[in-house]
Amino acid sequence: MTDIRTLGEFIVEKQNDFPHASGELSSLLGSIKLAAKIVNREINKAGLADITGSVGKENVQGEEQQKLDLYANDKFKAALEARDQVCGIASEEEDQAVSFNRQVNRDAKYVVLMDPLDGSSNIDVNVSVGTIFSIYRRISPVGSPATDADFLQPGHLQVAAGYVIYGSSTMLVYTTGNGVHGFTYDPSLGVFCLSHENMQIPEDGHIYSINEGNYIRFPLGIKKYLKYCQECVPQDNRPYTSRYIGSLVADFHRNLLKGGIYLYPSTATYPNGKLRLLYECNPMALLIEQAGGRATDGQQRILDLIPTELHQRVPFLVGSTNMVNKVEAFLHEGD
Ligand code: AHM
Ligand code: MG
Repeated sequence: MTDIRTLGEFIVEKQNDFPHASGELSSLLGSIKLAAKIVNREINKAGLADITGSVGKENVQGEEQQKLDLYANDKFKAALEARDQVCGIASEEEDQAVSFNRQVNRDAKYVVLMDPLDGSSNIDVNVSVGTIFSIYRRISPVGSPATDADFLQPGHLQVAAGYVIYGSSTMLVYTTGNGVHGFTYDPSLGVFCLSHENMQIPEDGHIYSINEGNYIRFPLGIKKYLKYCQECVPQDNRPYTSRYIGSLVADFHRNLLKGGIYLYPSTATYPNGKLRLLYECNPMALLIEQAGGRATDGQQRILDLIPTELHQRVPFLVGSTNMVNKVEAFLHEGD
């Protein structure tokens, strides 16, 4: 029993490494942990209760909202508002950023951006989904409402980021810029237990994850890279293995553990790629860099991009360093 370390204990332990830390970030992570447990409980019974399927409405990005998208959004939003550490949130499911009204929230230092239920179109068929979160220190004055500028900060200024994967087991993986740590949920105890300390992605991998149905409209460099992945060069471990779940969190998590690359380049439907910079790409980019990998839009480091819009999309290539380097070389060749 003595070697079990819960997420709560671990966060406090890490906080003690910073003598002037006030505990606010720890408390904020605590509210994410709580909302994750509530959402996890609901997802686990998704086939039983009337909670699957669409609500018959689209979000501001023209995507069909699922009942569980809205449920997860409400739970994370409520948990973040209740703890007094967050002055506002932005979410895939909210048209605009939300500034919390209570004065205690206006006095708070942090904003949170999130995709409350990523890959939610997979819920009805019992495939893994996730929650992605990104935390910044606000730049507007403490005491006032959160402003758009608080949310449009480049990814390298994130103070913490992470995801929850609701998979064959539920895990919470996060970084505060000091390594990446993973915790597995024990439902009988109701706690997340440290299971993966200091996660590092292998420098090389042999898994590539992409929706190849969009092949015809991929940039030339991406097409060449896919051909490279499929060539038979046994001394180089090629052909690589193709694995695509269609849930970013699940594809990312597998590649983080095993080595690999996830690609969502521009396509006919999504000329700028599908994934959103602020609450999908930036948090995953911080995690991957902390784990020793790379994330780029093909031209620039994701974490250096200057956001212009809340729901902005960018091409996203993320994973093992050598694999990202390789696809980038093909993209530059095609210029
Ligand atoms: P979502 O946030 O609306 O669920 O969309 C993001 C998801 C990612 O999880 C996943 O990798 C991708 O969309 C799948 O897209 P596609 O079905 O076009 O391959
Ligand atoms: Mg998403």
